[in-house]
Amino acid sequence: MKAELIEKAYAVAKDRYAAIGVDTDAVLEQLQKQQISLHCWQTDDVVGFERNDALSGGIQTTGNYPGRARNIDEVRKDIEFVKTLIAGDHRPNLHEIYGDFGGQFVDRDQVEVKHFQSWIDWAKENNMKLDFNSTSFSHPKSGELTLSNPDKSIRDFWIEHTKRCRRIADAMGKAQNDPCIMNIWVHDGAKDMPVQRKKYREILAASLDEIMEEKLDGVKNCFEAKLFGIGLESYTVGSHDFYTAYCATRKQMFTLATGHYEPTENVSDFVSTLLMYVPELMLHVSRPVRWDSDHVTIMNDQTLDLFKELVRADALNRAHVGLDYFDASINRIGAYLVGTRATQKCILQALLEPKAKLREYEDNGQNFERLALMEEAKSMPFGAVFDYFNLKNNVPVGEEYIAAIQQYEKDVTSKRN
Ligand code: RNT
Repeated sequence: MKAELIEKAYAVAKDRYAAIGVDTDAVLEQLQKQQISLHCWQTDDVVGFERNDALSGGIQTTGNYPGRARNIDEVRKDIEFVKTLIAGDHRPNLHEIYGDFGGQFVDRDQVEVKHFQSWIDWAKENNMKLDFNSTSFSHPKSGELTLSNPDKSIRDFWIEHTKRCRRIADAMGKAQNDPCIMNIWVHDGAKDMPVQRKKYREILAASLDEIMEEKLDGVKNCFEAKLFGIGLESYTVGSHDFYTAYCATRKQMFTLATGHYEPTENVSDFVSTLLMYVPELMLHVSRPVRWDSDHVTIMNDQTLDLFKELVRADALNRAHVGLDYFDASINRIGAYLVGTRATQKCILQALLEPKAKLREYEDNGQNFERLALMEEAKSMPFGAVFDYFNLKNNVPVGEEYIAAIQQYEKDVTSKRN
């Protein structure tokens, strides 16, 4: 696309936004700073390098599009390539099962910082910061219950795992001079109706408290709530109410995963309450289709509403943004691009809202005016602003990245089998 045309379109857009009180240059500066956590498991369907086994823990990928990353080098290569196509600085997000185990079997209660040293070095060389996750699934001891298991030997195994993961995340955070965000999600739940729901929740809270005892400044933990998992439909120990209360009382970060709610709920509605009681939010942006299907994130109403709600609450700086979907039915690298760009577009649209004017209308009880301006804001030329953002960052503008993905498929991923 011609640079002059993009610049011209931006100049027009800038004027139109200025007329409703929005400074597009300032908005672009903000968007530039907004890092997005890139879930490494998008490259290989959440397999990792521990045992190359089927995924468990109530989550699932479907599809077998060719080109899955099969080893650590391929995962890194894919992320490096993605980085060349997306504006801004983004953060590879690793799960423990993606350690550099050097061909050895390293069980989860044995993992150490050294298994992630090559990731830390790689991130530094590529000017990226890392985020991290403990891994409760895809292990013979995963079962229905991990940190909430009444069997002390199983529970202690997972407590040890999670404590070690915190030390790894701490090392990452210190090496990158910026806290590593470590997500704790355990799939714990039950297929059928348990009669001691409270008991497992009490055990989970006690395990988490024990895990969090060690003071580590390089890591910030967040806790991911969930509605249900496949095969764990009747009960989830770490439900939304559980983690809302846990994070509120422990002053910890809450992970809001957009696929983890009832299909008709609008996740954005939880933002304002959470912001009152927890210090920060981690967002796992995904797209549920009928269930927690982890389809690729797109610019839909749910995602837009989520970011609008954060911006309207002046709280975008209290949210860490991450992606969490895994679709094995389409080009996986392309899926990264679609989801990341959609997330950026939603953040941009939220930042471009004429917030001051809308608030003024609301405070004056001018509800027609509020509705009208919100409607008009939807068809403002935000696309011209997004194109300019990409142009300035020297990454493909608009659909141009499709060809880049096709080329990478031809040269790289199609050669994997
Ligand atoms: C599952 C959670 C969880 C996983 C990853 C792989 O529903 O969202 O975060 O997707 O940890």
